Amino acid sequence: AGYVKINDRDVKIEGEKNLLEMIQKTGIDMPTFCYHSELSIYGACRLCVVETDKGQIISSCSTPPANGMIIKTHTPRLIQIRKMMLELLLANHDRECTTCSKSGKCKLQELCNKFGIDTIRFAADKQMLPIDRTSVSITRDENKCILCGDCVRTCAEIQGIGAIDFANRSSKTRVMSAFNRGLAETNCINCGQCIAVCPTGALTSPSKVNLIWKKLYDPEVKVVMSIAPAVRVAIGEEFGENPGVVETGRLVAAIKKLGFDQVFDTCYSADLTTWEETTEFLKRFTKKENLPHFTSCCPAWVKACETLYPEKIKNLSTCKSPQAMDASLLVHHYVEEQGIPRDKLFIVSVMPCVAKKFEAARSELSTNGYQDVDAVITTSELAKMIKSAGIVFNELQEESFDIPYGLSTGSAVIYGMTGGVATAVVREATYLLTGLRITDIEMSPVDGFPGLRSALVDLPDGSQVKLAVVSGMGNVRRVLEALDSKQLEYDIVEIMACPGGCVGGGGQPLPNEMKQRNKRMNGLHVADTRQQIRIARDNVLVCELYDKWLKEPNSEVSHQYLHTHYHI
Ligand code: HC1
Ligand code: SF4
Repeated sequence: AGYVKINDRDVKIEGEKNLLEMIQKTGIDMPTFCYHSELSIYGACRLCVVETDKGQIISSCSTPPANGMIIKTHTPRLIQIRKMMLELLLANHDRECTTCSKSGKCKLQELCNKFGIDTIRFAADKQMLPIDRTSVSITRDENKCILCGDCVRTCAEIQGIGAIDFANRSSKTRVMSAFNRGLAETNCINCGQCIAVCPTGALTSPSKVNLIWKKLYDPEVKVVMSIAPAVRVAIGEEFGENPGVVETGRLVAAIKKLGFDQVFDTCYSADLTTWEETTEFLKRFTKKENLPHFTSCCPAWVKACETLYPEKIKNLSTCKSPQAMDASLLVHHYVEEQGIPRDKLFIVSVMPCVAKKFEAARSELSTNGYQDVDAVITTSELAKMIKSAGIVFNELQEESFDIPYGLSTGSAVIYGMTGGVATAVVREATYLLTGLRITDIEMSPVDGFPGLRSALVDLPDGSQVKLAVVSGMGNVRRVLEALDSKQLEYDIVEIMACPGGCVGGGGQPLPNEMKQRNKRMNGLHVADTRQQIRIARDNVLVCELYDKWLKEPNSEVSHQYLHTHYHI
C-alpha cells in the first residue's frame, strides 16, 4: 500500500508488481521492447527507465513500487538515454525497412520515428547472417533481431517448448535454435506465438500472396477462399476498428472484390467436424476406449503430440481439421459436381494461424500430387491484399458467403476460441442423445492449472461426461502430466496451442496480447448468439451433404475423406 509520486502526481499502489505497471495505469505510454505482463521480467532494453528524486536512473519494469518513491518518466536525461539505446540498436540492425513485411508495424521503426532519430550515428560494418526459411510457418531473420528476448521467453514460459534460446555472450549474443538448426528441424511446433510478440521483422511468416495474385489474374483458374472463424473478429483491427467487431459481411465483400470466384466459410466444415467428432467421441466414450479423447483441429498441438507425446496419438481424434475437411470436400466432391479439373481450381484459406500453413503442407492432406489446400494466408496478409487493391474496407456493403459451403451454425464460429469445440460437441451430443437443444455449458477454472476449465455433463442414462478445455502449450503440458499421474481425469479434452485459442494465433493483427484476444473471444460469442441455429445437427446444408455423399457420420466415405492419421 501507499503512494508513488509519478511526474508530481500521487499514484496509489494497488498491487502493481512494478513501477512500469503503475506508470501505465496513469495513462502514460512508456516505451519498452522487452516488457510483457505475461512474461518474466528481463529488463534488457532499458527504454522504460525513470529518474528518481535522487537523480538515480532505474528500469521501471524491474523495480517494485514502494511507498514514498518519487520518480519522473520524461526528463531530458531519460529522453537522451532512450535515444542512445535506440541508436545503438539501429547500429546492428538491417535497416531495409521498405522491403520488410513488418514495416508500419515495427516497434523499433515506430520509436525511432517518435524520438526523431533521423540519421544513423553508429553505422556498423556488419556481416549479414543467413535468413532461416526452413519452416513453412516462420521466417527468422536475425539481422532484424534486437535481442529483447520476447520470443525466447514466450516459447519457453508460455508455450513450454524452448525451441529458441540465447547463445554466446556480450556483443556476440544471438537468438538461436539448438545447434543453430533451421526451425523446421527443431522441436518448434509452428504455433507462431513468437511472431505475435516480436517487435521487429525478425520473426514473420512466409507469404504466398504473390502466387495467389497470379492465380486471381489467370482467367482459366477458379480461385476459391475459405474463411476461418477467428478471422472475422480480428480483420477490422487492420482497418482501425476495435478487436472483436464481427466483420463477416464486409470480409466476404472484400474477398469478392479481390476477384475470388467463390467465398466459403470454414465454419461450414467446422459443423461437419462436429458431426464427425461427436460420433467418434460417443463411440469411444461408450466403449471406454482411447480416453481421454483429444481434439485435433489445432495443428501446433497435433505436432506437439506427434513429437513430444507419441504415446497419446491414439487418443487424438482422427477427424481432419475444418480447414482440411473443407479442402477435401472441394477436391473430392465439389470439383466433380462442378466439372472443374483439379488443376483449374485454386484453394486458398485465410487463417488466424501460421501453423495452418504447416498443416496444409502435410503429406496426408494431399491428393494425386496436389496439396488439398493450395495456399494459406493469415488475417494480416489478407488485410495487406485488401489494402493493396485499393479497397476501402470500412465503406464496403456486407455480402454473404456462397452456397453450399457458406452456411454454418453458432457452434462453428466458436471453434475460434478456447472452449468452442468442446461446447459444439456437447451441444451436438446432447441433441443426439436427448433431442434437447442446449447452448451453453458452465465450465469452471481448475485450481492450480492456469488455462484449464472443466465441466461435468449429465447424460440421459445417468452417466456423466468429464470434459475439459485447455489452451497455451505450457498449460497443456501440465495438464497432460496430471492426466498421466491421474491427478486429473477427463473423458474429452479440447486442446489449443495458443493462449485463448485461434483468436490469438500467430497470424492475427498486432498487437496480439490477451487484451485483444479476450475482446475477439467476446466477438465470437456475439456471433454465436446472433445465429438462429446453434447446433451443428441443424445445418441443413451439412445434412444435404450427408444425404448426397457421406451417408452418415464416420461412414466409410467420411473415413476416406474426412479423417486422417498421424506420424510417430
Ligand atoms: Fe481455427 Fe479451426 S477454429 S483451428 O482456431 O478448427 O486457425 O479460426 O480455422 O481448421 O473452423 C484456426 C480459427 C480454424 C480449423 C475451424
Ligand atoms: Fe517456439 Fe512456437 Fe515460435 Fe516455434 S513457433 S519458436 S514453438 S513460439
